[in-house]
Amino acid sequence: MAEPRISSIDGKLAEEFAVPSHVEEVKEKMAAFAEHHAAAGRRVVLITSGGTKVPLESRTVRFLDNFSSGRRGASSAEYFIETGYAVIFLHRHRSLYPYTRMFSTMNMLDALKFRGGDTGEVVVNQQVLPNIAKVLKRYQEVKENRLLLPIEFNTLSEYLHLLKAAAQALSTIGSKAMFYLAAAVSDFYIPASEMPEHKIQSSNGPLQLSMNMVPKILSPLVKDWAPQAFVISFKLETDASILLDKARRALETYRHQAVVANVLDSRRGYVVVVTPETQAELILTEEDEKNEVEIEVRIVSNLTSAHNKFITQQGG
Ligand code: PAZ
Repeated sequence: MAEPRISSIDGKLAEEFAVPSHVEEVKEKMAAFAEHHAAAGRRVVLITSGGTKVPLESRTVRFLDNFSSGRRGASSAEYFIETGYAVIFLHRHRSLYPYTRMFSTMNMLDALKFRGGDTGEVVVNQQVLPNIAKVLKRYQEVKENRLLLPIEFNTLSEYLHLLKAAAQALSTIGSKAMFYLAAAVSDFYIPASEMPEHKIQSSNGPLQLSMNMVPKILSPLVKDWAPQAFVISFKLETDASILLDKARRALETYRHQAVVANVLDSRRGYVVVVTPETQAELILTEEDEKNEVEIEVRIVSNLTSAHNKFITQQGG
């Protein structure tokens, strides 16, 4: 029997990025989740969400981070579930989370009232937490039906190893798996072998950093780890004039199914879904914004239709 192909990225991952101790356990959980839902006729989407933390010291005091709040990933998870998908939510610890995201900026104690009495009853002020009853009901249904599997990462290393494990875990359900890679992942890192152990000392003068390029994990994901899956990457730029070119180049390089292209400042109201054959602009109107429509509902609708076609083409 042919040996499985070991890409150079696999080697680099093992050598330069610390392997989280729970990765095998998480992989088994994800595989069981995917198989259970696929057997029940559901599709499974792996959503990545939030930014990665890149340590500068191995006993980390300082690290490099980025702007991502996790809102795109968290809201998309809710819309995928409404469309009938089961969701593996690979997210940055403490970034926005499905359902609770709506209340995350509030001071919880301001929304509660102590009624006192023997039972110490506490009631919720529904004016401070609008929609709490509806959201709580839906959250509990999703939990009971085990439609959402949350997995957390903090560092870039954890993200890379957990994404690889997810891709391998989902490979068993073929084209029923979708990868929705919305996390903002660092392009730069300091290899474990070059990282100082202790806190960098300011008494040594100004800090000059030299960082390596993070391996492009999309390549083995598409080619080796989950070759039958429907894969969507995200591309963020601050200069709108280079965005679509870069999205198209990514499709040519990695040969996956779609890129969702967005610009930092307009990302809540405008994105372009680019595929090898098409380009769809998704825009929120003023009316949509008044009605609190979120752009993610349009992104998810566009991509789930494309996933349907993809499955039909694959004969699945
Ligand atoms: O997490 P968020 O809602 O604040 O932002 C979403 C986003 C801009 C991180 C996402 O849409 C995205 O583009 N992710 C990929 C970023 C990149 O080019 O690496």
